[in-house]
Amino acid sequence: MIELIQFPFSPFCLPTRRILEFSGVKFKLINVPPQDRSLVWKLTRQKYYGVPVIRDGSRVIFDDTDDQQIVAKYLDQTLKLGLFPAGREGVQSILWRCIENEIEGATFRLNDIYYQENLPAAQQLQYLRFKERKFGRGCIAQWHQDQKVWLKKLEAALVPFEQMLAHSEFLLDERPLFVDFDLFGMLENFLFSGHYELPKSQPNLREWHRCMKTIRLAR
Ligand SMILES: N[C@@H](CCC(=O)N[C@@H](CS)C(=O)NCC(=O)O)C(=O)O
Repeated sequence: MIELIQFPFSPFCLPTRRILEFSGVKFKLINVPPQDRSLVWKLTRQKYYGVPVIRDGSRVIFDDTDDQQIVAKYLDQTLKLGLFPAGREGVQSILWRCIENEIEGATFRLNDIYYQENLPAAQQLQYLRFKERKFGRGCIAQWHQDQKVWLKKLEAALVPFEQMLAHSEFLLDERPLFVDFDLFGMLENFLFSGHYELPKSQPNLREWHRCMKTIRLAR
C-alpha cells in the first residue's frame, strides 16, 4: 500500500494527500513531527529531509527540486489521474510557482502564528527554534503582529484565481488539474488552525474550495 510520510499542516503535503484521496487508492498516512525528520532521512538513505515522501513498495519518491513536482507526477502516472496534460504543462508550471511562493508565503506564516495550538507542548520549543533559525529571532511574533497585513496580501494574491474561477469550474479546465490540488493544499494550510476563513469577497474561490474538499476521480 502507498504510504505518505507527512505532517498534517504542511502546505506541500496537503496537496499530495488530497491527490491520493481524489484517486480513490488505499493509502496510509505516516505523520512525523515537523521538526524531526529522522524517519525521512532513513527512508531516503540520507538524501532528503523534507516532506512529503511517498513509499510505494520498494520505491521511495521525494521532490528535492523547487519546481519539478516529482511526487505529484509520480502519483499522476502511477494512478493515471490526468493532472498534467501536455497542453497545460507551461501554464501549470507558471501557476504552481506563484502558488508555492506568493500564496504559500502568506499561508504558512498565518498558520504558524498558531503553532502552539497546532502542536503538542513537547514539540513547540523545537518548532519555534527551527523557524527562528530559518527566518530570524522573533519571526513568529512578528508575523502575529503583521497578521492583518499578511491577510491582505493573501487576499490580493488570490484575486487572479478568483477571476479564473468566474469562468470555469476549476482553474484551467472543467476538471481539476495539478494546480487545483496545489492551491487547495496551500489554502488548507491557511485554514488549518481554524482561525480563518476564505475571503468573503471571493465567492467563486469559496465554492471551488468546497468542491475540491471532496471531489473524487470519475473513472
Ligand atoms: N519541492 C518539495 C518541497 C517540499 C517542502 O518544502 N516541504 C517542507 C515542509 S512543508 C519541508 O519539509 N521543508 C524542509 C524543512 O522544513 O526542513 C515538494 O514539492 O515536495
